[in-house]
Amino acid sequence: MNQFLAKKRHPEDGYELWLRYAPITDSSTRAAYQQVLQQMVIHATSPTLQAAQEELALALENMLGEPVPFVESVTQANTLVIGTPHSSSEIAALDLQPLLAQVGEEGFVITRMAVQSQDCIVITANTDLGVLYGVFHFLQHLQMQRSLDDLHIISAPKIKLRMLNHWDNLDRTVERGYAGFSLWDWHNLPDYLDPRYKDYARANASIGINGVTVTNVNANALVLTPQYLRKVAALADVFRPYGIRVFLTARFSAPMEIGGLETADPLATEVAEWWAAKVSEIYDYIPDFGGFLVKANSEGQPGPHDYGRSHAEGANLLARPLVAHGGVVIWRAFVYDEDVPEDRAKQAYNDLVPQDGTFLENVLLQVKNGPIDFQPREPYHPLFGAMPKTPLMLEVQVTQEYLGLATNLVYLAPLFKETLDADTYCDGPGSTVARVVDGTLDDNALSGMAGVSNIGTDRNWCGHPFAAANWYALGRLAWDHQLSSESIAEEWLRMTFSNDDHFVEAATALMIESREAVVDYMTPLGLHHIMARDHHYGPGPWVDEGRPDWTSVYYHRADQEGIGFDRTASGSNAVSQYHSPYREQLADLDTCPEELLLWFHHVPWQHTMKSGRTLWDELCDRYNQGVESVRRMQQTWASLAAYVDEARFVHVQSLLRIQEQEACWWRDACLLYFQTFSQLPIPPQYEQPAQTLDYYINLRHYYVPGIRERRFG
Ligand code: GCW
Repeated sequence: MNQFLAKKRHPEDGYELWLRYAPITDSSTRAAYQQVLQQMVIHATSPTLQAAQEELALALENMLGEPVPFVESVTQANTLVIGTPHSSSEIAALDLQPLLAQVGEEGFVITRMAVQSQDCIVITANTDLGVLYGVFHFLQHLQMQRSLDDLHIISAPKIKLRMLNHWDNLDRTVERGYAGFSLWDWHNLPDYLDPRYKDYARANASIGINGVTVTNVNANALVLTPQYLRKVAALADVFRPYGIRVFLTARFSAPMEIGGLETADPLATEVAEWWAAKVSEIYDYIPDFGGFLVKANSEGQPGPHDYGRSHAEGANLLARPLVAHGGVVIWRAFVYDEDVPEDRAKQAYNDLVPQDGTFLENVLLQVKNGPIDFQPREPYHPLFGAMPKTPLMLEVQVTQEYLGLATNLVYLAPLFKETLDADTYCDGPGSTVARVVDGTLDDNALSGMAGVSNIGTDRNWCGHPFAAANWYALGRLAWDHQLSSESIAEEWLRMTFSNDDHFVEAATALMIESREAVVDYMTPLGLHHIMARDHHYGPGPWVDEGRPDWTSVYYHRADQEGIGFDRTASGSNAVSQYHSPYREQLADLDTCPEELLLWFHHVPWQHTMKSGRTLWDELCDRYNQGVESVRRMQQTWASLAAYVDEARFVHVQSLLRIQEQEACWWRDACLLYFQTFSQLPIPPQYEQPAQTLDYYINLRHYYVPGIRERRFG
């Protein structure tokens, strides 16, 4: 046995994510790789190219068992040649312009070709960052043990800003975070740089993520003070070689809270001056600062409405001084007001559509995938397709606030893709959300996609061993939204667990099934927002106190007649915010897709569904199907023990057990509660509820993770 195979590796704990670079045990694959990777040439003239070199060294030694030497120039065949036409004279001498012309600033080319008449593999790009992305892609290719014969990969990102949004607070709690505390050790920054910062940057760069907001959108103005900017700058320094720009969340009232002004009115001169000075101060600390992400006039956050000003006036206030520095404002479209009597699902559209065309050119509007709030299933947000003059970013939630926290295995690529692939019809058929978001439909210069991070201090980063797949999927889809959920799952599984085909096939099926499972056991048939209040852990369809748009009864509207929110013309008419022919399809009870039925219609309990069952029986069936899916996932996982190291196997197995209990809890609590309206029996072929409705209503959960910041003073 090759000596490296005998080396004892530390037990798997998920820390290395999809960058494990596991030894290639298949001897013919290893021999084939060794044959074509005999030496490497890279002139690491920048920190980014140094990062690429370091990654190659680490990965190849781990995978092949011995280091592949770096040499000065190509003297023999089977050399890996890495660089841009600027960093490498050997690459400059090749006729690569036609290929490089296709890949822009961040794309790359990996190709097998003659260099100095020798058969080599070339990884090249127009920029150093493109080279780094190419190196990571090449290493992914090797980790998946794909062939190096006829290698020819040309790839460029479809979306420009590919971001992670951390909802991390300065006290290190993470709002809606379920994987420990915040990675950012503010107290010890800037002097102590936790090595995790670099590993975090490596992981992000490996999937093309190029921007991060490090602080919560429920923002604390302190992060804009010099004391904290120094700390942020230290993080930015670590991230820079990996092509990651730092953004900050800006609290709209910061001029008052940390600037001593009497107002934060966007039209007041002193306020504009304050932001201009603040922006140039930030750039002194962070020369490549990305810009601000802003949540304003939403859920109690300050904003321009406090002064009778519009969102555009607020966004432009912050955007104006950023122009000169190449920074942007990302303004969140998650705006709704409990004092506005309108259906919450309609409010953002009503407020923002009239402002289309009034935002400065460096403003992007960041829109959640659906019109309510990251539910297991929502229709796509009607703002997509309604603001052709404004670049719209897509915001998805990677952290599982409404999808079982970090104990439930839910693979989110199918959810993200459902939105990306949805047809808005705004410019005729084929006007998908993806084309709105990537800017091709309206020819926007800016484009972006962001995910709310699920990362924390847990050793495996995301809590559930499968949750890292969702971080991975965010990056891959922001790079190329045409990738399938299956192929992304396969990549991630091969790199994270095992290259065995049987394992990959079974585990991919499990991952794909997991999304529909959670819809079925939590909110089937278009139900939404029926979880417990505040911490959102577990079912709470009975929640009816407090502000109405935060209750469950507002959304499900169950009564003796039926259940569901009438959003047709006889109700809130939210369907009118969608383009034809989708609008008509949704509005008609007979053509509305059943998976969105109760989102758009109040439906009688006895209504006949496509299955021939009544609505009530169908609801019972779906809740049970959800539970059955989880049980199938458990069985599949149990059958894969031989392919997975024990620690991670047992971890997933235990969490699936919790998931099964929670699926039953959701099913039983929801059916018992809805039964008080339908007055119909749960058909005998299904498991009957384990407890009474009172039992479920009276359950209390303390210290559920994901809490809000503790403010001082
Ligand atoms: O889903 C809701 C969450 C809030 C969050 C808000 C938002 C950061 O419950 O915790 O606040 O969305 O997206 O702003």
